[in-house]
This record gives sequence, structure tokens and C-alpha cells, in this order.
Amino acid sequence: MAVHVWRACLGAVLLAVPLPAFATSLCQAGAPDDFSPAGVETTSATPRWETCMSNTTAGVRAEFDGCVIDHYVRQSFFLGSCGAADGDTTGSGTIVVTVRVRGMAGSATTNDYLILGAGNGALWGVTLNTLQCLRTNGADCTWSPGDTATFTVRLNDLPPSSASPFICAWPQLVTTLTAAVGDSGELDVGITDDTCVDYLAVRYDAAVPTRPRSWGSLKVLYH
Ligand SMILES: [Ca+2]
Ligand SMILES: [Ca+2]
Repeated sequence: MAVHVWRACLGAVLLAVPLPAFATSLCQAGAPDDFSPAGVETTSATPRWETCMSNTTAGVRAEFDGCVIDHYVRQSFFLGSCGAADGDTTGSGTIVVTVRVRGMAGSATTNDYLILGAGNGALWGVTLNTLQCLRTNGADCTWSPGDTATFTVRLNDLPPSSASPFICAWPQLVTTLTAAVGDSGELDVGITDDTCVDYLAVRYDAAVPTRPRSWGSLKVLYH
């Protein structure tokens, strides 16, 4: 009889342990203000990402919205500070990167790139032509001066990376960065080099277990 009572108590305890819950975190750099030059929207990057991106073109634009030909925009995100529990980014959730951009008038936009990394150089990149083509379902496959778009890429389902023309090169045909970003907790974003950037955002949905109760506190609860 005592065994049955104990089993019933254990069942109650197991039912009381919280199940994993989904958490959504958002990191945003720059403000979605339609490229307004008002205010200062600074970007920041780790030294390693800065070094990588500095090999792509003439110089860096350290603020969003400002449009300077032959300059890149770069940003390093740390997913732990986006609110992911304990910095754990290895869950089964997805990481989505949103980029609001506009091709500069009178510039060479067709060789502009979106580049991603995970703390130790570039790991993936495609031209904005490719993203424009996907966004328009093939209707427009050229990223042109004056084009404005909000591109969204999912790190577990990326368009295959193209050949890299830069010294800080990435491998071809990469279609996922979820594991790499999960391992490092860092997501680096770069955009070259005749394209204005309004803002960047990273949304992170993860199955993050809620903090379990200790066995000691359970014994107190069910004593
Ligand atoms: Ca260019
Ligand atoms: Ca902005």
C-alpha cells in the first residue's frame, strides 16, 4: 500500500515539473525610421568581424541610415543579450535575420552582398540580387539603385551561399548557420557596399526549458 502511495506522490511531482516553454528574443540594431538621417544610430562589431569586413571595400559606415558609396555596414549580435535563457542558443528553435535596405542612387549595387558570420569570420554570403529574386519570386533578380526591401533569412534554411569574391571568404553552398551561431552565441552581419541600411534585427525562437525546481524544494512542496 505504501508503495502505491509513493508512486502516486511521484506522479504528482512529475506532473508538477514545468515542461519546456518557447521563448522569443529580439535583438535590434538601428531604428526602423525609413532611413531618416535624424538622430544617430550607431553600429558595433567585434574586432574580428571588423577585420573581416574591412577586406571587402573602401571603408566602414559606423552609423545606420547614412549612405556612402563603397562603404560597408557591420554589426555583431550576442544572442545571450537578446534575452535567450542563460545564453543557450542550441535549442531547436529558429534564428531569423531581418535587413531593411535601399540601393544607393548612382552606384554599383548589383555586386552588393549580405554576409553572415558566427564570431570567427565569414561563413555565408549571397548577393542582394539573389535576395531580391527570392523576395519577388523571380520577378526581379537585380538589386538596383533606389530599390528598397526588407529581406528576411532563416538561419536553418538559407539560400545556398555563393562564391565569395572577398579576402575574408566564406564556403560555398552553406544553407544553415544554426549550429555555428548556437555554438558561439554570436551572429555577425555585414552588408556591402553601395546599399543604405535602415536597421537590422535578429529574432530568436527557442525551446528554452524553464528553470527546474531542485529535488530539495520538491520534497518540501510534497512532504
Ligand atoms: Ca557595390
Ligand atoms: Ca534607421
